[in-house]
Amino acid sequence: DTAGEWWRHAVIYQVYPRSFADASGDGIGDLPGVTSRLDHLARLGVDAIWLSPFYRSPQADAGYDVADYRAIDPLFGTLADFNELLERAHQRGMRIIVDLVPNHTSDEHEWFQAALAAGPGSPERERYMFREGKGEHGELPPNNWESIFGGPAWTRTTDPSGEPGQWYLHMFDTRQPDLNWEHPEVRAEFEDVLRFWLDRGVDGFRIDVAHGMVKAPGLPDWHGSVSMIDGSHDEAGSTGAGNSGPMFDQDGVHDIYRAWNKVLAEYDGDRALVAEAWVEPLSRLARYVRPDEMHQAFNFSFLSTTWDAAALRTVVTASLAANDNVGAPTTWVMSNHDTVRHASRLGLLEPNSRPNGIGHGDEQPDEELGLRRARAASLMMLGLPGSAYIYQGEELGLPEHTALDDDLRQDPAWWRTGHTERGRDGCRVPLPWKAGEPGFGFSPTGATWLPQPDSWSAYALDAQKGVPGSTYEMYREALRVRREFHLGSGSLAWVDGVGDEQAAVVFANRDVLVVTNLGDEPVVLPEGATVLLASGDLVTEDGRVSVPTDVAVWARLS
Ligand code: TEU
Repeated sequence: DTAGEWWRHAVIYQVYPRSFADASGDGIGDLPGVTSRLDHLARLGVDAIWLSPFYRSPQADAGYDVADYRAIDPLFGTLADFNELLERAHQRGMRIIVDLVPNHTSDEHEWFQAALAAGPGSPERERYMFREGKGEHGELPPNNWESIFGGPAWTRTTDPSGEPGQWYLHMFDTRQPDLNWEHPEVRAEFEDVLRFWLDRGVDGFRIDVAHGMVKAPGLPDWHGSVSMIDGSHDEAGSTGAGNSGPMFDQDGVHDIYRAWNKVLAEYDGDRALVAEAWVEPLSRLARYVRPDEMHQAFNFSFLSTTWDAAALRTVVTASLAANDNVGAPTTWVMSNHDTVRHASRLGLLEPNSRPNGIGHGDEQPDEELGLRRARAASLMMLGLPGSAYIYQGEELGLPEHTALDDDLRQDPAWWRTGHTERGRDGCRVPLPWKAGEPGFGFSPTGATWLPQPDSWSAYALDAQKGVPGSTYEMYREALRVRREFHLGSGSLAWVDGVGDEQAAVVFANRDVLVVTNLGDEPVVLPEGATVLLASGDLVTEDGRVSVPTDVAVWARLS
């Protein structure tokens, strides 16, 4: 649609380029692969596509380590391929959001290489966070910070003279040195990078680690944890998915977004900034979407919510309230490339609210239960007002690959944590397009950079397309009805008296009643409600329709 502020109610589909579709045949997805599958996304009915990084990169963190912000990595294609993808998406009425990674560069970025070569005290080092070590010979890191991926957040360099030298900060992998955002050249460079892509016609940016760029003065020691998710929903508005400490959510970071907001405003066509900020409570997250800052922030609350009616209601209420206060749209996220796919999270019998880790012990998700609940959860999410994110493959109901061999895993967040938690490769497995082909049609050669489980033939797109009741057709129908009834720009009203409060989540959005049954007993729909779509089979008795356990329904209110 061409309406103003499209992002307020948009359904945005995340493409993880290395695993979406491969055109070149090397088993790694690429931009021409995305272009070749745009019809899938158009038919699904999404408003926009967010592309995870495709820039030149040594791929130490799957492209979140950028060596050149203005170039396409040869793995993924060329700038001409990007232009074609953008043009064809626009022709089909879909917008394109690209991923910007400003907290850190790759160690292969020319700035970092220059900083290493120039040595201590040089202006080149000022663009990063180089410090002298502690201890008699500088042999101890400058402070006690830990990297998100595990281990110390500092790595010692060797001076151009060959002697052990300064340390540099990296909140993620050792190959992802943090930039110094107090430096005017860093700020100027990224405004220029924004313009580079805006000039090419992109519709927006997803800002990686948007809460991380500014660090507290003096880089004080921190005795808390930097970890992502603790699953705590104890206080109102706590998402259970926050980073804290002197390296996150510092007030100064907002100046950067105020400047970027102005850059985007120079361009027509409603360009948008989306914050990836693991910040809590939600009132802190809402500060990133104040009118002169970003336009959206990912709301990660669902990622750490167990399958519980009261918990889901609390999250929805708190999410809407936090955004109401700043006039920004609420967003909803069930899965992404960093977390265990929700079809598997929700299939754990032992409730697990830690989306980064499956397999405390040897617990394996129940695939059938997980899929049933994931379909219900997604239908509930797509009925909510605001903007919804879909991670590639969730429209197929894909589970996490929980049986990947350790030696095939490539995520640095796995080996750094000393094998206490699985890395993120299990949600990054190449998509299945065609049931009967090698690699399920991901690549013309059958190659896939990670193996797919055999059971994925049942999830392949061609096994679901046109099949009534398939997960793919459910998503497609949900997006169609969502558009028809303008649910994205609607508002939520909780409905009492349908099912038991402890067991069902029931709300109305415009003329649509959304009922999600998490309890053991069927929930009987109110008289006169006409079913529009359902995530599972319904039961009709004496002319009354009821919703079984772990099923969601959209019904028209008469
Ligand atoms: O993620 C930010 C982040 O904090 C992640 O580390 C994430 O929560 C992590 O998976 C927890 O284990 C972004 C990107 O989405 C992620 O893929 C990158 O690895 C990270 O930034 C560094 O760029």
